[in-house]
Amino acid sequence: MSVAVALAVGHLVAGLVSPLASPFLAVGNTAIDLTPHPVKDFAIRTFGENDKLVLLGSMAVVLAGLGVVAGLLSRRSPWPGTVLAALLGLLGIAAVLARPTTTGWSVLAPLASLVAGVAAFRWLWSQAVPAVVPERRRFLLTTAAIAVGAGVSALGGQLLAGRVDVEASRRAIRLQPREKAPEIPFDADFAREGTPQFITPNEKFYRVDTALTVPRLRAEDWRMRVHGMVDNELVLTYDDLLRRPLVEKTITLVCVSNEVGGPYISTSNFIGVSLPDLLREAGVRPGADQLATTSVDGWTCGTPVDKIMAPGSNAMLALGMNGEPLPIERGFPVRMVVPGLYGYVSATKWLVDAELTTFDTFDPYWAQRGWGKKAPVKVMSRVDRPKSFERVPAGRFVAAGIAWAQHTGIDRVEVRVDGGPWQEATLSREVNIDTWRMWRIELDLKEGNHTVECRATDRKGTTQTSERAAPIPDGATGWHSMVFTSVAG
Ligand SMILES: Nc1nc2c(c(=O)[nH]1)N[C@H]1C(S)=C(S)[C@@H](COP(=O)(O)O)O[C@H]1N2
Ligand SMILES: [Mo]
Repeated sequence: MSVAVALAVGHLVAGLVSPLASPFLAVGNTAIDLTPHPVKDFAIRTFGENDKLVLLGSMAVVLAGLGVVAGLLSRRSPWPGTVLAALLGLLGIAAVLARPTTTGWSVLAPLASLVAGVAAFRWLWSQAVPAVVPERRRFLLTTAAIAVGAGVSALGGQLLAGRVDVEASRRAIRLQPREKAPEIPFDADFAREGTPQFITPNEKFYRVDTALTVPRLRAEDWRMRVHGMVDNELVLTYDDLLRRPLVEKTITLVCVSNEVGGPYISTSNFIGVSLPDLLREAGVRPGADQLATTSVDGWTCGTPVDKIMAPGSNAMLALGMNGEPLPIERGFPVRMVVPGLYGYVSATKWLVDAELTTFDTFDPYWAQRGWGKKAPVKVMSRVDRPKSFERVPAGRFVAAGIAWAQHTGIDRVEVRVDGGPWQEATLSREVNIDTWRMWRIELDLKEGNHTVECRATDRKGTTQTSERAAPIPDGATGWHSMVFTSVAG
């Protein structure tokens, strides 16, 4: 019970001072950061987008268990429970202090949590289950009142955290690109034959980030500093960005943590401002080879400056996707996009800081955890039809899938069945070299079990290697294959 009071009061005070200072969420976020990547991968794979709910749920169960243990240990003396409550409180304070977002008053939240937890425990203990019946009733009533109070403060904390009206800020924005992306031709995908639609609807776009609660930042409050190895430091507001020429570009984003054949790839019409133009205004000093960017929740990213500044890089600060302002979980109000690099080295969401630095002096979030510092997208392809172990009619069958090598372009996709000769697949119409490309091929299949494989070649003539490599450190390699069965139809 006192554990619940502690958490609830902490969450309430956090709602008042800073939502990110909630001790419960801080411990959760720290747990995410400390989780080894394979476990994180497992969590994403197993629980999908529910991974964060599962984490918070398990934390609640562990805490409730500790509460019961404290109660059992404290039958004779209040000290074991008091010590445990205080330790939990200190853990909360440590977690909040360790978060990169912690500022000034934030520490009030876990502190209030500690005091409330210890006080509630001492009071409950001093009242514990008196033998006399009328007193017993009073004890139960007060305990119930404390439980309700805890519930109300937890809810209050949640509501206060939500008081920043990000949705209204987002709804008020109209983005009018000066230069629209060319219309997507009807033959840019083979969706009827099993490939994804060329443009991914916003709500279907894959999502990968470390944010336990989606940062809520209003466009009106947004500021970004461009500093470090520059001639003129800049501080930009959202209106500053709106005054610049807005462009719209069709770009495919992909995550490095995909296994061969993985799902984390999507395409959007991104609306934004040119990042190279902005950096030229700031004046990048010689030697600055890394752009270190930080999101409002403290996640960091490092991008090669030469990739951003290369002519035609299409690197941008994106404000919108598919005609609307960025959805909140996509990094509203501003995120970065650099075609040709995996998301973890290029696509900072909820972007608030950009520092020109060097690869030698700064390691961003994933580099600190063993991932590559420079991660250009590797040429890759995937079979989307047939599905794994699908039963399809024998005879004529159309297999289909996708291929990508952003910022280089796809030249060719080949397919083979049961280890036979490679046959060239038909490619969809190219939209631009920054996007995925779909393939299809007509096969003639005998009854029985089959394996179909594909491999892509990019415009530089690099063919996908058959050698299997894990996603860590800089992207999986290998050919995607699919086992299926042709049956008499
Ligand atoms: N703030 C922040 N930005 C982030 C991340 C993150 O964890 N936090 N993850 C990156 C990774 S690993 C990828 S693949 C892309 C995914 O962007 P999406 O969720 O919009 O698809 O965002 C990148 N930007
Ligand atoms: Mo990623």
